[in-house]
Amino acid sequence: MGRRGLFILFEGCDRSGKTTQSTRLVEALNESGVKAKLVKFPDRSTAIGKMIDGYLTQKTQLDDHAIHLLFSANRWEAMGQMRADLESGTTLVVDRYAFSGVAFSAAKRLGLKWCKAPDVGLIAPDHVFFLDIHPDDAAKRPGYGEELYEKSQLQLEVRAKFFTIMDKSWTVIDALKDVDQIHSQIMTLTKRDLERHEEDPTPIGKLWI
Ligand code: Z5A
Repeated sequence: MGRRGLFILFEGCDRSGKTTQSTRLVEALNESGVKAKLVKFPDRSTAIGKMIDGYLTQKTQLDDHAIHLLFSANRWEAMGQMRADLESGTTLVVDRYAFSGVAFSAAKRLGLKWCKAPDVGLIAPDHVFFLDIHPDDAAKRPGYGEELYEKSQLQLEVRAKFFTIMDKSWTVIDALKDVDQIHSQIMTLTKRDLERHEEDPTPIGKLWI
């Protein structure tokens, strides 16, 4: 059997460039012969995702605990396909994941331990790129302020929470740099990850176990 794919994750505050960079990375990997696929959370196309979308676009209201559990359920419903893709050798580039779930809910004052619990056992990322931007700079980018969480004070608290939950598998990237410069930094690190995985493959990990 061939090597499994890698799980590369992008996290960061709003407008930090996650979608821009994850899309660029998938394109570049596929062009260089590495089979790669983009996955985005929340996945607003499912029944659960539609409930999340209604909440974020402020059409519906939900208790903070309930929305947290919906974000987690939205990841769990994707696990079968993600595992199948990784096992078949496809590298997954993921735009937001459980760390966003914890950072946003903890910033809303839910306990860290409670926030992590529903995501324990999800597939763990191999490398996390944290696109770091101050909310004042993010607010200058197009589209800021359209959804529920896009408020500077909350984003500041979310950023602080991200820094408390990151570990050595994370790389903090200065998201104020030029798009091409960031892409080339990420591509270099991803190629290094792929080479290491080729020489010394590791099994798919489980989150927070
Ligand atoms: N959320 C949660 O609470 N719990 C969870 O478990 C999960 C999520 C998974 C929606 O997420 C909300 O859900 C989010 C967290 C919460 N709330 N907030 N905030 P989402 O991922 O669907 O939406 P988003 O966070 O708002 O992402 P975004 O708007 O897609 O932003 P982005 O992907 O980080 O940025 P972008 O689209 O790539 O770029 C934004 C703009 O900046 C765009 O015009 C780009 O052209 C520009 N850009 C990008 N990079 C640069 C650089 N380097 N320089 C200059 N301009 C740039």
